[in-house]
Amino acid sequence: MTSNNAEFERAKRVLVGGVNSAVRAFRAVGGTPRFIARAEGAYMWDVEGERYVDYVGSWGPMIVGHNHPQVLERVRAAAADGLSFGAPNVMETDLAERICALFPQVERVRFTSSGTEAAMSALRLARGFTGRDKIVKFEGCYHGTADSLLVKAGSGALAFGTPSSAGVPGDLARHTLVASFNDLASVQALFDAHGEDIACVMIEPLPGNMNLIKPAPGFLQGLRTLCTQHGALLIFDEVMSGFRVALGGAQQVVGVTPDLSAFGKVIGGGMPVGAIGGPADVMERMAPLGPVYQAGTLSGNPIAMSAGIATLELISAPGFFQDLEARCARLIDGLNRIAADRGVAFCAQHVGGMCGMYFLETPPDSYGAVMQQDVERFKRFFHAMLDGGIYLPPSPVEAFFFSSAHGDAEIDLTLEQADRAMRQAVAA
Ligand code: KE4
Repeated sequence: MTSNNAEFERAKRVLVGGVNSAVRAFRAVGGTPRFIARAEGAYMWDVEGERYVDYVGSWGPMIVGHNHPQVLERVRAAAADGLSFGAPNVMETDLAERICALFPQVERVRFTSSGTEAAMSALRLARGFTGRDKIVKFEGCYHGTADSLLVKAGSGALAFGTPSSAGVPGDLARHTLVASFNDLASVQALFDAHGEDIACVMIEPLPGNMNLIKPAPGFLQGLRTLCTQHGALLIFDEVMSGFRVALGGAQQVVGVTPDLSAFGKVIGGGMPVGAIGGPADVMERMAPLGPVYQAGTLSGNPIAMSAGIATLELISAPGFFQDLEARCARLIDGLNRIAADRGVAFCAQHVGGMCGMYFLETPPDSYGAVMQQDVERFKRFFHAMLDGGIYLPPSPVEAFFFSSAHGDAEIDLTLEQADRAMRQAVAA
């Protein structure tokens, strides 16, 4: 039998850092990444046969758990008809109809193969639609790896201390204006200085890439008002929050409607998918109808569409999100009770199946607050949980994810391990 260490050393000889996505390399927590051999329901097994209750869920997509029978069956059936055609397929229309039915302002959809492509294409569309170059993003928010968006970004960029990536030309980065999440005055100031040059404001309405942060009352509505006043497009990046915090995403939870939305993760059910959605008059500025070019060899791939359709069918079942919310609340309440009983400065919170935990007294409401976390305690907690068979995101600035496959047994096991891990986290 092989080992995670052996597989990591082997991988590093041919893959940069031994991984194909930076955040998987455990650089923020140290130690050896687990090489996953298989997954089922709420569980994953590594190459050493160790079992983990999984709270990464492939970073969000696995909201019905790994290898759900109905998803697997649809994928197998689609694969039997062919893997990719590079031509229209009715499943693309089927999934797009389902998204349009859930988001009233979404009249047209364009699928991509990743959330990065979705956010990048939405950005280009906003610039093409308005004829303006500048964009506003928020420190700590992450929208994938398009150049204009790797400025003060979140996720791995933040965790590894490179929130503004090397390799992005200054001539491009200068068009990216950065504001502070939950600080409407910081956005107002940018509009005061650059108002008519701003093409869009892009935001994670419920950030998960500087850990989970909840928008302050009125903040997102304030963005809506500013964008409307200045003719800029409001873009909600719901790649992570969409279909995860509610069937209608964060925009359903907060009651604010953007001009464009970026989606991904859940609507791919684990297969590579991203999507842009919005009103026809904006979306139809994209090729082949308009001058904003956009394309992708595997966009709308039939296997990915089938996994997304099956997942959407499952999460659209009556009571799915109420049940998910209630069971996730039991986990979160349990974690907070353990910290309170032990007198540890730790708290956790969730929205639907999207969760955050922090070695802080109270949930952070800003990038600055998140950065006050006791990272060393998180690292010790992470590894104690991993050793106990609980797989959390390997970073203190990532959200974690709960699925409908996490039942009472998984919650009880997690809380049992958390009580032990909390002691170890603070003992050092
Ligand atoms: P992808 O290109 O990784 O499919 O999506 C980029 C993206 C865009 N927008 C939001 C809000 C996102 O959360 C993401 C990707 N999320 C990270 C998790 N922090 C993916 C994990 C990874 O980078 O490996």
